[in-house]
Amino acid sequence: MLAFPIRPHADGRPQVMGIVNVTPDSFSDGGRHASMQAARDHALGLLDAGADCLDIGGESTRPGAEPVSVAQELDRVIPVIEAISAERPDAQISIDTMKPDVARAAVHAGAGLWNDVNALRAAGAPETAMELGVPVCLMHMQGEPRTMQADPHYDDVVNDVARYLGQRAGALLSTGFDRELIVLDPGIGFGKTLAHNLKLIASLEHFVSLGLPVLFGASRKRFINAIDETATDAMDRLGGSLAVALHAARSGCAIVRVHDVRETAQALKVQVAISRYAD
Ligand code: 7PJ
Repeated sequence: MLAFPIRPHADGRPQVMGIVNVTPDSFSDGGRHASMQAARDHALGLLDAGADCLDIGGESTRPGAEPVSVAQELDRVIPVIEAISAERPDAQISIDTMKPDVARAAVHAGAGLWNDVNALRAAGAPETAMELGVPVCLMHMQGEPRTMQADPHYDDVVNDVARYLGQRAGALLSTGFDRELIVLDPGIGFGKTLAHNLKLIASLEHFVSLGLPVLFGASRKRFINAIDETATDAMDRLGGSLAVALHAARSGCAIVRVHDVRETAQALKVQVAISRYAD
């Protein structure tokens, strides 16, 4: 089994991570089995569309979202990971969770990266990451999903986010965790105003220069609606999502986390093809 890809492709393109939400509201109202099937089918479709890896999440972290229990989250994500792994043994799967127990079960079911929007702040999380030995994505979030958009504040958003990520990476390294397995993410939309998001996006090269792979997720996020007021529906944010994904690629990001896999993969390939002719 290949290791989970956390570096860009040889031609410089970032890895395309397809988003698979396994939350009842995001898929199906036909009950547990139907939403599992829908998530599995969606995941296989993303792989066919060119996803290099998938990110499976069972707890919504959208602004205002309420937490779910460990049992509920396990119930949502584990059958989906098992079904994808059974169907596509080579699929690279990430588990998007803040809970060490969910990360452990997911890795045992076939996941190869722990994506934690809480940057391993849960009790025992760094120790669990050390035990699992898979790559970990540490994301910056100010506050918690329920309240994070209430009044985000920074002295200097780029420095504050970079310092936080450095501290969280340090906490993980102190358990003996391998530095080569750490991925950083500035956390677009997680406790940030439009200006904070844009400053972070414009500064992605600074995060890349810290020397660890950077994961970037801005797909269909609300800040795009703050720029294009016609895009109140998340489905109408493809143009903005592609614009930021291309910018992330030019900035050297290793992974882009997106909903629209085919469109993003194509845009990235076209950008690389053009760049071969640049003087
Ligand atoms: C992100 C994430 C992100 C990482 C979500 C959404 C909200 N994980 N999980 N980075 N966003 N690492 O997709 O709109 O930006 S959930």
